[in-house]
Amino acid sequence: MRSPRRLLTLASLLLAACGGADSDRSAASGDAAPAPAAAAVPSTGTVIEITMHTDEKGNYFSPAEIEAHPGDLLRFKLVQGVHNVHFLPDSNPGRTGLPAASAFAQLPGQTIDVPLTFGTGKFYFQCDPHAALGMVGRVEVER
Ligand SMILES: [Cu+2]
Repeated sequence: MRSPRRLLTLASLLLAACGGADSDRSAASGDAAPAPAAAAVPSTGTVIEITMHTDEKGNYFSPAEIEAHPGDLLRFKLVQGVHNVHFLPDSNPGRTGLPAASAFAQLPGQTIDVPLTFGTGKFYFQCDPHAALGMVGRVEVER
């Protein structure tokens, strides 16, 4: 059984650790002044349409592999089924600023817009309920 004194010691160690991290962060943010500017990616006006399907071939995005540029817009359009779009953090390790999982599109013609404002490189997305059935895709964003 732990004594209250030992718990107190652990708590103060944790607090000390957090305090250290905070001071590191504020020091780093002083150097990282351009960070907010980097988040503001101007729109290119290009709309790339990806359709979402449920049919005899299964559940899928079409196309499932896309090439794009920063500032392009991915427009996921429902053809049939019930689908969403999720840039799952586990599929995109080390990435920040990924869009949150979208709501579900349920009516044919409904669209989910994803502006490509979160960096360059390869990004993987999925439809959450159908990912295990292969409803996954990839966008390669290049300058
Ligand atoms: Cu789906």
